[in-house]
Amino acid sequence: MTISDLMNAPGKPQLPTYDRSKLRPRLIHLGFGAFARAHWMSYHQDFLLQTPDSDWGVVVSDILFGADRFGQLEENDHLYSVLEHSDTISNVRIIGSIVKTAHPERGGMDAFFAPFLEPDIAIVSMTVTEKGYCLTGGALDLANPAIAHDLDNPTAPKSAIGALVEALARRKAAGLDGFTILSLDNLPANGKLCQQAVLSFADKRDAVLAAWIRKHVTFPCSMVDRIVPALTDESRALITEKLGGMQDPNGIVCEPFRQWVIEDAFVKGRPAWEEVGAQFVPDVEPFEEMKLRTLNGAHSFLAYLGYLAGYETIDACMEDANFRSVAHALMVKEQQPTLDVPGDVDLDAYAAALIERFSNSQLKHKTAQIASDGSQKLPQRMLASIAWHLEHNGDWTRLALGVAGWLRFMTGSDEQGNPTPINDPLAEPIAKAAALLPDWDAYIDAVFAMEAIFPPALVADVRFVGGVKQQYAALIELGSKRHMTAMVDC
Ligand code: CS2
Repeated sequence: MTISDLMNAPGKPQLPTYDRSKLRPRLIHLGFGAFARAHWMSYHQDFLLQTPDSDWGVVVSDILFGADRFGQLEENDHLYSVLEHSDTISNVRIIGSIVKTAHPERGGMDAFFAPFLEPDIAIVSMTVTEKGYCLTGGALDLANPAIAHDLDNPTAPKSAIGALVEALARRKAAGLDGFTILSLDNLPANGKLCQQAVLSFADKRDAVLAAWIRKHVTFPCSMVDRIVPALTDESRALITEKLGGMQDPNGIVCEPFRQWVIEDAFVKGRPAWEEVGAQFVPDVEPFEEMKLRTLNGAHSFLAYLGYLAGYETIDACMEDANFRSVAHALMVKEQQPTLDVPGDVDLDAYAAALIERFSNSQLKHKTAQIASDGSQKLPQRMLASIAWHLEHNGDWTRLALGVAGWLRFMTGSDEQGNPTPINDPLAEPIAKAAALLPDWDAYIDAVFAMEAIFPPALVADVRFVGGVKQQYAALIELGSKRHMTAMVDC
């Protein structure tokens, strides 16, 4: 049985009510991971439900991973399910906006690029994670192996940036126009960073192409929010149960909450996503900073310190009153003062809602999952706020503990001496620094010298180095749980 068979089954989840035959390829999404499946695809689904005659169909694509997923999607008539799940809500939806898939492993590079040559493609959105942009210190990392490969082999790219530039080169060669590139990743000024990466790559490749891209492509910024844990056997089983016994290999479980704030800079039109809850604003940056520092900053804090304390999931951290209280204080006392949001945004209510969302006991969002790629996450989640506090003489004790927690996690072993699950593009140099242990002073100095993570101006400030080392020492002495107790009253 496939998802389409549900069509005739009474009492089963509802299939999309819009006319799927009207959909044409107009949007391409690069990076068909868990987040995209649960976040913007659900907004787009609502848009199509509200605009049943619309032709805004979606092509989903990936450059390196997930080819098998696309086969399974095709077997299911391009349908998949999203289960919005919390302690009070359990709502399964069948997403029907996909019309095609594209992956180099399924037909080669020309087949992958074919949808990008459809004249009506107006938007290419992407979720490729922080490291997918191949940046270092805000600029394209020419030493990144994927970028180096793509500059040598531009027609067979391995990076998202190389793929976007090649897609645009093919459109230009075919006499077509450009499209909007919409970044949906958790980076501050994600559109601008994406533009920087794409244009730097294009400049290196061909100045005429780069000039064409500057004229024909826009890169709006966006803030995206929905908690979508990686699938586990448990969540797979839950989806199967909700689908009446049918397995959906592309199904995903997420929280009911979602938010999407977008800069309105689309070069070839766009769906009216504002009609289904997306906010279009002239400047997204304040919203991005609010989310990255408050939500993601607290997430990373809980991921490292929670993991060290033996908590496997974020909701388990929230059950510990000390963790909950310190995470809340981190948001309200240390992240909020650094933000400059529009007057109608209530930051206290935002923080309180986050504690509620983190407490969702149905999601089982793993601390080890959030702990991954810390070298790519720390700058925008914690270090930018610390720099702000140093400038304004503010209190950043909890942020210092967050950085110390990351350093402790990255030593490679937990408080019981068991290996920590390190998954990070800079794992190798950090492991080299960890070889200096037990001299942790030297270990921290070696990690702080990594300019890809720590701005030299920050590391030159003795208050920064001293503040983090003080928290690290306390963490070593007391362990995460006991130290968190001490932090409650600080
Ligand atoms: C998390 C995010 O894994 C992580 O780093 O902090 O994926 C987080 O769940 C989302 O940004 C929520 O919108």
